[in-house]
Amino acid sequence: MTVRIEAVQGDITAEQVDAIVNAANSSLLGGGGVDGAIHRAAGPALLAECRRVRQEEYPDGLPTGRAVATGAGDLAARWVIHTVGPDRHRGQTDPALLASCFTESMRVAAALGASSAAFPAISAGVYGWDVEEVASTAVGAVRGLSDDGGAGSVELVRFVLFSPDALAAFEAQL
Ligand code: AR6
Repeated sequence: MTVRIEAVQGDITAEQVDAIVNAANSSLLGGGGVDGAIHRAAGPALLAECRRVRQEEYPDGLPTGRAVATGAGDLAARWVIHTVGPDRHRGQTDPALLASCFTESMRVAAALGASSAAFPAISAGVYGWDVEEVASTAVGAVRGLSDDGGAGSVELVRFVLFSPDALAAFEAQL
């Protein structure tokens, strides 16, 4: 099945989807930007789960380009999928690493049986990537996975963008 891909402007914490993807850092212990917003909206249960994931699965932190799921605390979603985008300020400029955030998050969503997932513009904030490059990488990665039949249960991917500029960049790819 082909994944339906949408782009909307809004706050991702308000999304009514099965899984919300978080642009986290490797500590999984919260931060600013969309990560901070998700932790604030989800409440302390999310941080507690992230601490457990660190202890049990990723004692050295989640590597860049990988993804891991937790419950979603007080959010309407069922799961939060945490991924770590490449940080341009630390010389991480390989688009394959950014594409991996999207495809790995999709694989985690499919393994959970999620039918819908919302993504932010991973790495387009604190991590310093141009939103146009994030948009083309993100849409290309999701389309590619879908065309290869790798999207499993995921029928809808919604990119939720904070600014009109980010929305325009994603719409240009759709
Ligand atoms: N809903 C949707 N998008 C949002 C929201 C929101 N509530 N809040 C911000 N954005 P960033 P990164 C947009 O910086 O570049 C954190 O401290 C924002 O406008 O959140 O991957 C982490 O802990 C931008 O377009 O993530 C890491 O340390 C996009 O989300 C680091 O920042 C991503 O911006 C990760 O940096």
